Amino acid sequence: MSKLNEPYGGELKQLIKPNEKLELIESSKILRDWDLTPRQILDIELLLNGAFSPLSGFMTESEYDSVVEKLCLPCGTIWPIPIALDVDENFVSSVEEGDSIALRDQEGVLLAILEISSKWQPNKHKEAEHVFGSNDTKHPAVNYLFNQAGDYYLGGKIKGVELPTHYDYKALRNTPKQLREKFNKLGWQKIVAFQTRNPMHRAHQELTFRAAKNEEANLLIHPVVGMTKPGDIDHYSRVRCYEHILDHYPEQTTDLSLLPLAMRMAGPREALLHAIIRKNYGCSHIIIGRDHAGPGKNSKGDDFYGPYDAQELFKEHEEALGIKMVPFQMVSYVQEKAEYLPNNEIDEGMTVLNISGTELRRRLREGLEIPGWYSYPEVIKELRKTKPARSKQGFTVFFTGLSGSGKSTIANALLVKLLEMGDRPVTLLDGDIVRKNLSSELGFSKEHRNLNIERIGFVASEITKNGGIAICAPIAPYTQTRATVRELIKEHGGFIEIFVSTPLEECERRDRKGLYAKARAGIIKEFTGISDPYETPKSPELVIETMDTTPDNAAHKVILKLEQLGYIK
Ligand code: PPS
Repeated sequence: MSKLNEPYGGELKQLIKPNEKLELIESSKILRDWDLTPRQILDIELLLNGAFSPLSGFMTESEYDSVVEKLCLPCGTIWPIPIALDVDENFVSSVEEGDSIALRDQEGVLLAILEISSKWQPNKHKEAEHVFGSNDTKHPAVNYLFNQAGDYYLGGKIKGVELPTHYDYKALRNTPKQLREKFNKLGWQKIVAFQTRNPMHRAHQELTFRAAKNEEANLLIHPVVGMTKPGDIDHYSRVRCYEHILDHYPEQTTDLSLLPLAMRMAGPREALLHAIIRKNYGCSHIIIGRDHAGPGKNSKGDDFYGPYDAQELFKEHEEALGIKMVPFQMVSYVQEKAEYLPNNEIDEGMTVLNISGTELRRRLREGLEIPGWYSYPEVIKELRKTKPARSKQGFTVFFTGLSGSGKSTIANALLVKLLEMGDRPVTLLDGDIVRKNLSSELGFSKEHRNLNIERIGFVASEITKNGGIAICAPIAPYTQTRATVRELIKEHGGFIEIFVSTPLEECERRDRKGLYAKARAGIIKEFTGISDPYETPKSPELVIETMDTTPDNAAHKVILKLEQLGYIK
């Protein structure tokens, strides 16, 4: 069992050796390079700085198997989640066990050298079932495993050169050693860690403060600023919120530090990982709440884990982990008392007020009032900046339909109407125009069409992110690509898909550009609707039947839809 306040496994494994740095850089020049993915950069930071102690590199096959199957390293030390280096087939076939490779960040900076002692093809289904308890890709980590991670893993010791660079919030970033030194200097011995990936409101402030008070401990707010759940509020806004909330704790009681962790949203197993990391950072306690690191609902609409599974698994291993769990005590606002109280101290008949996450998002979206008992005005102000009301957000109107269906004509009419309103800058990315500029080298194969749509999606997402309006009017024949673009843009603002529904016969009858005639004659190959597929949208925000409407009318329908959705007032 690890002792309280000791690093996990007894020793902080800091893998950077400053006096070897020049030698390692020199030797890396002849090595094969692996450009780390964003998630791997986060993993390597915690390996290098000792937050993942006692790991001293990426896991080997036997370590991986043991962690997946038995929740511990081969030596018996509890370890809940595999930390291996995933690579693609091309790369794995170019290296052998015994080789060293240079691990570089996305700018090519050398972060570490990996001495490969193990390479293998993991059984991803088994990993998903054991570690995440499911094969359902609604689980963000299962989705990552199946659709983003490489199919092969490499393991071995790493020699660290430098930590990944961060330009943001440098003063709030600490290595475990630095944080331990700080606690020491302040004379803090008992420290309760609070893990979060969300903005904090008054209830969080109340419960964390109570947790620390009950344990007679100090408090570390330790939010994750690496990868969290897709759709979460960006860390820049969250950190500004945490800084505001810090002012509401009594002086000298609480500290804030940022954790560059790639969360897996693995519920119970992740709770153990969070505990190990916090122990390495010098904490003696960690708050484990209801549905800790929960990934949301599965494809059947059920929760992946039970609400208290994480607490139960933690209890089983608490002693071996050597860090204490403070079970989250739910607090609620009691109107008559005008204060937050733990649920077990609230008398029957009292009025308990609550605003759910969904309700908060609705109020932010619609610019409605959020009461002072729920949060602090400074925090709400930050959130309103990141989640402005829809009428202040950027959005993309994405027309899709056959060639000659009328997309461009309606898009042009819409452009004029929106310019007339004049409250946001508007850009039209018409199919033909994009093909002349952005995608001039592309043809009409499935691969090229998808690339073309992804490029349009990228530009539209940038426009949307910056508060503008993008009108896109490509054919976009494939459902999957349209869905990818929707996902990309939804993160930044509105996405309104409009199916311009014109029967093929009518498009062919109009044949303004003479393309259908050429396609029928076989002069143009892979022509949508004739010799290439068009997958009809299943649930667009709007369908425009062009047979019984004029372009002006169609554009007006779009305006009404935008009003109904709240994007224009
Ligand atoms: S895609 O599938 O979304 O990438 O197509 P898109 O970029 O919108 O196509 C733009 C215009 O290209 C002309 N064109 C063809 N369309 C479909 N299939 C083939 N093979 C083809 N070759 C040329 C066509 O005029 C498209 O313009 P619109 O405005 O849709 O008529």
